[in-house]
Amino acid sequence: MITLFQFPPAFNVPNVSPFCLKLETFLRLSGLEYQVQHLSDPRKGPKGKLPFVKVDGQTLADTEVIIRELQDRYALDLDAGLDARGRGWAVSITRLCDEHLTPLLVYFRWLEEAGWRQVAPVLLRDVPGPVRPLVGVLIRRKIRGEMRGRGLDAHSRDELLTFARQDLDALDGMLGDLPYFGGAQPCSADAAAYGILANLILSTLETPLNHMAREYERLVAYSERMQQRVWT
Ligand SMILES: N[C@@H](CCC(=O)N[C@@H](CS)C(=O)NCC(=O)O)C(=O)O
Repeated sequence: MITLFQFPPAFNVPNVSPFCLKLETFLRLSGLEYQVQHLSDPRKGPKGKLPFVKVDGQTLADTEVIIRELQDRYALDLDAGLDARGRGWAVSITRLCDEHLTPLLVYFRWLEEAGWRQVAPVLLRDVPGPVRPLVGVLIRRKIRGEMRGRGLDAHSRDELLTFARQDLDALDGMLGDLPYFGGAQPCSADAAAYGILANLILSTLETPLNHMAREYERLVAYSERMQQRVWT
């Protein structure tokens, strides 16, 4: 049995973390049985982040590492129907979602005041009241440091929004009129894409990035289609 350790649901999406939602979507698309254990403190994970899994006594962390290991262990391949070009697209879409669009989501949630005012009361609710302000300062400092490490903090707010627009244009263009990024059936990239797009489009959070993503009719329809297929 696989145990998935992840944040609890919030803001009307199955998981507020694009990475947790990506992994659980992958598990569901693969038909693997799993149980969920909710954690609010990512420091409990072996790599200091959520999600992580325990499978047959082994702990695995990082969605890409977990997905690769589970595919090997259970002889699965969500990309089996893709040719080499399709597999390349799947990796590229996943990297765009994980390594570029998600850090932009994090910026508008945690560092911009309007986002912070929405997420802090919900995501820090398990932190004892007296230390909550300090924990908030430390989390934001850490996120700022990570933005710096990625070179994103050098950009103006408008430049960050332009990057997000390019990412969303790219996703919209690659999806086109197909039902899934995998074509007629979802592939591995659909787990990553749904993880972030549900958090932008279906979430009740109101940030400039959420508003921007909701302008893309095909991505909205896609998020609803994935939700219907995987989550109902
Ligand atoms: N590369 C990791 C990223 C996971 C990740 O960044 N998780 C975030 C939540 S969305 C986290 O736990 N952040 C807490 C922190 O960095 O302290 C993966 O693919 O699993």
